[in-house]
Order: sequence, then structure tokens, then C-alpha cells
Amino acid sequence: MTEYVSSSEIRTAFSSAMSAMYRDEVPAYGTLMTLVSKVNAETLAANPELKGRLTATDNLERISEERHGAIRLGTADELAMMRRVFAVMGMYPVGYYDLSTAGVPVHSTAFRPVGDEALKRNPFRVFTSLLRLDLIADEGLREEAERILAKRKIFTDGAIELTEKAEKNGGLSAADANRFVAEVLETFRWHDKASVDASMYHRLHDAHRLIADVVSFKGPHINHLTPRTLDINKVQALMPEYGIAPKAVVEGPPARECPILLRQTSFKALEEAVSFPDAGGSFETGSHTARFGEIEQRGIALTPKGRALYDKLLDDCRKRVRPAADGSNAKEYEEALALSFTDFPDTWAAIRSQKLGYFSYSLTGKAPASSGTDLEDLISQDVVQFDPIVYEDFLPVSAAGIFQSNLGDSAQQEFVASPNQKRFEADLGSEVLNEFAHYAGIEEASIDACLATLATRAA
Ligand code: OOG
Ligand code: NI
Repeated sequence: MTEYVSSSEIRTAFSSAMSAMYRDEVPAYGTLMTLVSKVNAETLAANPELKGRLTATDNLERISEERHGAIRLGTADELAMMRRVFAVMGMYPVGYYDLSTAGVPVHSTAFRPVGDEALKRNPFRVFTSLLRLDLIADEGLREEAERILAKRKIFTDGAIELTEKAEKNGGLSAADANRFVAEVLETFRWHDKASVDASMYHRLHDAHRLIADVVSFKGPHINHLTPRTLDINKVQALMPEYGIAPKAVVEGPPARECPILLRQTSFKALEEAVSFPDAGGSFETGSHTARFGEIEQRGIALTPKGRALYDKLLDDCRKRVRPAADGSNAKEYEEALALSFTDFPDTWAAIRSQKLGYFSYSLTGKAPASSGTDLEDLISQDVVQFDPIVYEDFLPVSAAGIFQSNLGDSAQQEFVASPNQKRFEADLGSEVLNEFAHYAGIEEASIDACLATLATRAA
């Protein structure tokens, strides 16, 4: 009988192969990685308590590794096949993000590991967007874009064959897994030769820069990777010293005692040389801006109630100060954000008692005074303790900010908000998982486990 490698091992091999490829393709990304490792090491050295906590819960050697990347697909078939490829790596679609409201003609999901065990092994996720040509007004251009996309093949024969093999057998041998990673990597590779001529590129670009990025190339090049930082403000501040230009502001909540959701920032996409084939068989040179590097810092997953409060406070702040792409009001924005979020409780106890966040419960080891099973009672007796559950997903306003800063600082385009999760799921070939139900399930299971253990001890 063949031994299969676990999907988490394949995901880990894939994310490290992608990291190596991307550092090689985009040297500025390598510089960002160096900066992140340095700041993480300094933060740990200055903060023994944090180091102790992370040693217990996280893998310290892998602290500065990539936590996510992103691609943009062109067709329903590409999305459906991508789902099958990611499933081999134990990555499943979670959440639906409509970015049309933010002037970006895509809708998206995140392919990520699900469940505590797989997340601990390697949390690598890929934010995956599908282009929405239905939002393009020019019908002629839309048809041409569809025709161009219909002709391309973004997966190698080997990638398809090995995905089918994994589906049929329920796994891959070590040798097949190695081949699978190498074959799938090809889909994410950069192509500096466009598949359209310069005039078509410019027509697509004029309709929306993102359309040109998706339609003009042979494949959905990885457009950024995102390591984890322990001090996002410091990395943001140090980027210029390292010769990389940060986006104007950090997206998400402000810095807090009790971090919530997700904070992220990036360096701006680089202008890269590309060539466009012309009818005579030669090439015209030009440039394209798409690829960048990002960093992230994660906090507690919020309940729908907590999320509604987050959305309201962010919205309040942005009504007062809208961050300008050139960074001219960055300081004002930061102050307005901090002020707005004073209304979000900043102790774990308050976040828990107001049911704003999800927590994982565990036994302290102390014996209960009575055989009661009331959770609050057990907590007050110090029999049960609670820890925040980390947010593993994305935020649409933040994602839009990341998209925008990397599409150039020129005026934003407006689309009518038109979320269409049903259509997205039909194209994907499955439903997306509901993130809130997922966190609630982890919380529930931790409570059940505590009570079950106490019950067997009492018996
Ligand atoms: C994806 C942007 C969204 C994030 O971290 O929110 C994203 C893209 O630019 O394709 O990756
Ligand atoms: Ni990102």
C-alpha cells in the first residue's frame, strides 16, 4: 500500500516553493522578508513575556513565514479547477467578499485550512478573486476579453492529472506530491510576455487596470505574499529606510492592547517591464504594475455583534477622515481611527462578557468546589480559563484598500454594489464556508471538551 503525505505537508511545501519563486521574481519582496525577520527578532528580544507565550502556542522558527498570498482569476472554469487544486492542499473556500462596492470589479473567497489542527500545522491561505466582466459597461470589450480568456490554459497537464489522481485515491505519494507542487507552481508564475498586443492591453487598462492585469497574461501570477509581523507599525515605518515605498496607511483596526481581526499594509506595486506581441511576430515593450509585498498582524475573531461594532466604528472614522492615497492625511486618519475605537472594549474579559469575540476554553487544572457545570461559575472559580481565537479570514474594506493602493493612486472608479454570492458559488462549484459558524463551532467544541473532562473526573 502506498503511503500518502498529508494535505498539510503539501500545503507547506507549496507555500515555501512559492515564497522562493516570488523572492526570486520580486527582489523587493526579499527585502521586505529580511525587514520582517529583523523586526520580529527585535520584538521578541525586547519582550520576554511575548516570547514565552509564542513559544507555547506558535512555532517560533516559522513566525516570519508567509501567511497568505493572492491571485485573480478570469473565468468560472479557472475558479472551479483552482478549488480542486487547493483541496489537495487542504485549503477550502471560506467567506465571500464583494469588492464591487470599493470600485474593484471582482468578488472573492479565501482558500484556507479549516480546523485547529490544520491551521496549527500551517495557516497558509490564498485570497482568490474572480473578475466580473459583467460590471464592464463596454459590451464589445467585454466580449473580446471573454474570448481571450476562453483560449488560455492556466493549469499544466501534470497539475490536472495529479489533482485527478489525488481525488481518485484520496491522497498523493511523496513523489507525486513533489511533482504536484512543481506543476501547480507554474500557474502562479509571472509571464513578462503578454498574450495580447499593446493596443488591446491599453483598451483593457482604460476600462480598469485590474481587467488588464487578469486578461493580458497567460496565467494568474501570484500578485503578493504576506508574512506575519509582530510589530506592523514598526515595519511600516522602516520600509522607506529599506528602499521600499509603503502604502499610505495600515488597514484595519488601530493598534490596541487586545488586537482584534486583522491589520495589514503593503509596499506599493512595482512597475515592471513587459512585452506585447504584435501581428508581425515581433514584440513591443511596455510596463505593467501588479506585484507587491504585504505584511499582516492578526487578532481575535469577532462575533457578528463584534463585527458590526467594528464596521460601525471604522465607518464613523472614515466619514470624518478618508485616507488619501498619497499619505498626506495619514496622521490625521490614524488619530481619528484611534479615537473612534475607544468605543471598542480593550480587555479580554470585557470583549468576552459583551460577546464581541470568540474564545477557546480550557481547564486550568484546579479542581472545582462543586459539581456545577455553569461556565461562568467555573471561570470565576479559576477552573476554566479562556484565550482569544485568532481571526483567520479577511476584511473587505481592508482588501479594497490593498487593491486600490496597488492599482495606482489615480481616481477610484465607482461600481454599483452588486454582491452575487450565488453566482460566485455556482462558478466555484461549491458553497463557501461561513466564517462565523466556523469560529462558533471551535468555541463550542472547547466548552464541551472542558465539561466532558470535568464530568469524567467527577464520576
Ligand atoms: C487581493 C487583495 C486582498 C488582502 O490581504 O486583503 C488581499 C489582490 O490584490 O488581489 O490580499
Ligand atoms: Ni493580501
